[in-house]
Amino acid sequence: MLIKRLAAFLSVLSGLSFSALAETVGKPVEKGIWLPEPANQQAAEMFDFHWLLLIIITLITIFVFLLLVWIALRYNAKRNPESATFTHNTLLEVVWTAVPVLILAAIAVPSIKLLYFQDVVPETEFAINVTGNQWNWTYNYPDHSGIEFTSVIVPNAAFENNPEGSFDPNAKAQAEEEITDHLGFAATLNARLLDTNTRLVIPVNTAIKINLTASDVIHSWTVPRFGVKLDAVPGRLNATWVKVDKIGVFYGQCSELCGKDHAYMPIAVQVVSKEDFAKWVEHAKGLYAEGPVKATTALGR
Ligand SMILES: [Cu+2]
Repeated sequence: MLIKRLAAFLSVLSGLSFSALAETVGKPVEKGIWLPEPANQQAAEMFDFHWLLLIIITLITIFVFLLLVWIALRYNAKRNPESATFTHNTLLEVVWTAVPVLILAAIAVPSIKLLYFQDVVPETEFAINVTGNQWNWTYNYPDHSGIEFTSVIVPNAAFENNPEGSFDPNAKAQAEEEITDHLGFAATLNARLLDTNTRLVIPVNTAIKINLTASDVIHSWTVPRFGVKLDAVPGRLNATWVKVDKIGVFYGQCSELCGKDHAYMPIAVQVVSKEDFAKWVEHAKGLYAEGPVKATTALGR
């Protein structure tokens, strides 16, 4: 509880609180420090664990630092001209062996619990197949008529804050129209280098299994606010799960060094209400009845 309060306080300080916004936009904040606000239990538990470790390591560092200062002042040659003659102190040796073991045990228990919580896929309502390609993501809904589309980064020209100064209002309008067409409701661009032409759409408060693989090299599907980061490996199937508590749009990126455009394969996830998701499925069935048409990769996926 204390850890949660401290984390909330620090995230407010660093301007990372999004509660003021009508819809959660899970994107990084300029000059933001600390961890982003979690959007589900997985991320919340990970962040709590992070704070627990940070507090423990800070206390240890302060303790060792003070110990060194005290020894340097109290036992220097000037203040302590005559050295002690003893070589052992059994009690001290027991303490400096036992205390670190206890600290490690205190860390290991919540760590292993969290590892299993994230790793073991619970009962989920449906699955989504995610394929990493050079350099975009293909999403497939096997439980929803095999809806399939590929998410490609929105070019820099669509953003006013792009460093090349090549902002083109038409590119922005076109990108927003494309996302709006895909979603079936009005959408705006939120973040340069993070927005994609289509978004993964998932319902809120629903456990979803994510099957991950790749068509060429190793990628990693990572959305920090969902507490999810898992490698997409060619020829192998990895599985994880998400259950998101908040409606909004959340961003992530490939976090495996997969090649020259590694930095340009972002992940945009639109979390909607269950009713809106049912509506979107109908909308998407119409859009993607012919299979993936929005984009293909060099490999023809
Ligand atoms: Cu990648």
